[in-house]
Amino acid sequence: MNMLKPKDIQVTDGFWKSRIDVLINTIVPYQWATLNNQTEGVSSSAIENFRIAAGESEGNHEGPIFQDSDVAKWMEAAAYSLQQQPNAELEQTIDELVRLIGKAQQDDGYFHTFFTTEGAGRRWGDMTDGHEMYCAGHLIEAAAAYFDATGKREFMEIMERYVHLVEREFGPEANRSYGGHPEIEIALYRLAEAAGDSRYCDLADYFVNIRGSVENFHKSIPAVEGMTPRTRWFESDYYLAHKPVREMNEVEGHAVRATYLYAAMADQYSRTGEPALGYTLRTLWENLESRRVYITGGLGSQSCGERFTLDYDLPAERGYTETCASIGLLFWAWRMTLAETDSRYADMAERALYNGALAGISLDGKGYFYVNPLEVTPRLAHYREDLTHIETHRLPWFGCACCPTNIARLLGSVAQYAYSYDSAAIFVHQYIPSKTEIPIEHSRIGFELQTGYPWDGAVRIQLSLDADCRFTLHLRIPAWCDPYQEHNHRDPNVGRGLYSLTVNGQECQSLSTRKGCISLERCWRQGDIIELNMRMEAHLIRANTKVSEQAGKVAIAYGPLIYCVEEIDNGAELQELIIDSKAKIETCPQNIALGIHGVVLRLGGYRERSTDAALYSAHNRIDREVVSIIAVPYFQWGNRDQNGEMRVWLRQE
Ligand code: FUB
Ligand code: ZN
Repeated sequence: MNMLKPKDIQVTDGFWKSRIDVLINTIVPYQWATLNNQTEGVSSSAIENFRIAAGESEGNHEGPIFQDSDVAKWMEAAAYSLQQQPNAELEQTIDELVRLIGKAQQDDGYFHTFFTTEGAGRRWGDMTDGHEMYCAGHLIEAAAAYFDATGKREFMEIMERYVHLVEREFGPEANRSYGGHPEIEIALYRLAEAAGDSRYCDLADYFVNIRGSVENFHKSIPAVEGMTPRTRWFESDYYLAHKPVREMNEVEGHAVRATYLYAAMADQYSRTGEPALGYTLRTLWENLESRRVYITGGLGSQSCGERFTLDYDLPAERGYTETCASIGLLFWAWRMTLAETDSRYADMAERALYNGALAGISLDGKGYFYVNPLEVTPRLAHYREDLTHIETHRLPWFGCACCPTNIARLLGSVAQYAYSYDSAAIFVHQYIPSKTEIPIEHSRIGFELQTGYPWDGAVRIQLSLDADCRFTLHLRIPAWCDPYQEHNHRDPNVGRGLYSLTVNGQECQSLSTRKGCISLERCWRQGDIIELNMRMEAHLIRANTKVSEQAGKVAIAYGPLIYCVEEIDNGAELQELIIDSKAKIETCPQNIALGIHGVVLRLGGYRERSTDAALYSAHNRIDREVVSIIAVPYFQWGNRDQNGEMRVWLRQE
């Protein structure tokens, strides 16, 4: 299956347009200032490191060893911003950075601001944590995006020189090792496409294939002493280096490393169609989808090692659920979508996108969460040793700032997850108001999609064609909108969901989904209009009974959005709330007064309170008061001026 690039899709309106506007007008300039140490109370000398490495400034490298990747992700986000809205000044800023990178690049092609300054002489010394290939990967992705935005090749050529060095030192001939944090692999697949050179795919395939089979990989010299503790949580499984990829059968290790690796495996599978790799990927997916993912699309149940733990271990409060891990899940899900026709992947992409990933950035674009727990009680988070990773309010930046720039590049490229196509079919995976042209055989199909999604489930698509054209239009019916499908996702013949469809005003009868899609095959004509109506309803979701913390509780959802309750709307001690599951859930008209964008929900329920002081007592008196419970989209929590409690899972009766 083929994909469109972000530059080929104009996001026209609605939910994502407003996020992209914030990206262009606020996030890109704000993050640039921050990377230059110009944001009050924040320290990131990321750009200064580039100047020092280029010999244009003096001083010491500062920040984490992989801080070059923050700059790279910012450059990628800025390139997407240019694709949506040209800006000569921004382009000049990027050109200047490219000049610095070119100047700091070593004669043999090497580039890394730490290992060419403080860490000189220790290059490639720590394959587990040195992050050289990780930073290279992010710079390659930035170079490809900048090439797409401007047609300028210089940045890409700098990175190609670096890749040639990587190939000489670590390619099949050298047969030596690979990067401890996967990233260069997905970047190389992307570079192959941008530079039109399939040899980069071969190198990526090689890195995927040798993973887990290099002796002593885990015994390299630490790049920075004490950076990664050598405890059981940081053994080779943390690096996804514990076994060859085709023997993996559970999602394990560091959640971001894992998802970036699985994404690369899916890239390879898309190219080769190798059955064994496909089988492995489906096995890993099944394990994640049925046992190891949070309802928000968050990944990583434990802070120590930022990692996966065991099946059904999904603690709401102690979870790690790093923003980057949800983004990595989206990357993997998208590549699975391209490799196999099954909308379970786009369902998961949607879950991760609208919940776990988007929660990582404030509405104004200047506040961030690194971890995204599903329950926060500030007084505990400020006290308990096992909650020290939790922030109870959004921060302007982090010492380890991988997430802010990652979410920025995601916002800028989000439209690429909407469509895919092959010679006889167009797939709509995500409903994003947009205009694009999609090549089918010898025609180009003009495609205009309008919708208020995710607040409203009405979607209108208008086609523009030069001549009649036969193809199949596949529309994803999200699992939340098709209860049958959700229960029996892999049965191709089920479906009778909460949706209806018209073509040119004519209702389509006996609709059914196959692999989660409605498929309309016909000879399409100029001006054809397809209208899909998905009934957006609030609903309650229960976890599998094996998820111990969530026993007896429910989460609230509205379409693809998971909701939460916050102290600011409901008072403190949120654990006292009980949802009355028989009461109708209403949409609450005071969303603006409450400072929330989009739909706010009001649920019937109770608050229980002990009326005596005993901690335990057979006669403990509990009062029960009838209350309205206000729920807001999880991704918006912590946006109002407060530092209060938040919960996704609530008791129900
Ligand atoms: O190691 C680079 C990045 O820093 C990882 O992807 C994040 O999890 C954070 O540890
Ligand atoms: Zn991160």
